[in-house]
Amino acid sequence: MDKKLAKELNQQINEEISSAYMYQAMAAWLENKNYAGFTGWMKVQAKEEQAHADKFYNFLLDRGEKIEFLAIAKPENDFSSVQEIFEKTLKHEKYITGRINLLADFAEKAKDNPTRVMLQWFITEQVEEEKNPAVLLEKLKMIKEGTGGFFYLDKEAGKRGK
Ligand code: OFO
Repeated sequence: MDKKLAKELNQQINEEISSAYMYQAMAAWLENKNYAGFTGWMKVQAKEEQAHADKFYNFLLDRGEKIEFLAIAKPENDFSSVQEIFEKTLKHEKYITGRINLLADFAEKAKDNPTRVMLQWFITEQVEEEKNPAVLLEKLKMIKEGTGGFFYLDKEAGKRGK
């Protein structure tokens, strides 16, 4: 495989595991507040990120590439509100979409068809990855934390993955 492409795909394993780590920290903050639904939502999100990392990991191994595990930065552990958490989630997902698009560009340049096909799944997935937090964020902006509407939304968010 093209060296630059392999390096960036390997980097993506780190990006996905870092995403999982970041969302686990958010889930812990939410759980500490006893927001069971938002906690459940975030735990499902973290698990999905680990599954994304596994896809890149398996793909690189299937292609005969060596995997190199990289350092993971300390995630943010304190937040001022649930709204802030979902603002940061949406911002992060936009960043990851940018990474996937970058990988697609590298695969295109390298004329690497298997990688291009593999990345199609991620291109589609990122539409959901941005939509899910964006929908919750829009609703969170309309309600105050601690109100009936807020706890209703917490319950709704908890239905994810069930
Ligand atoms: Fe793996 O898509 Fe979110 O980060």
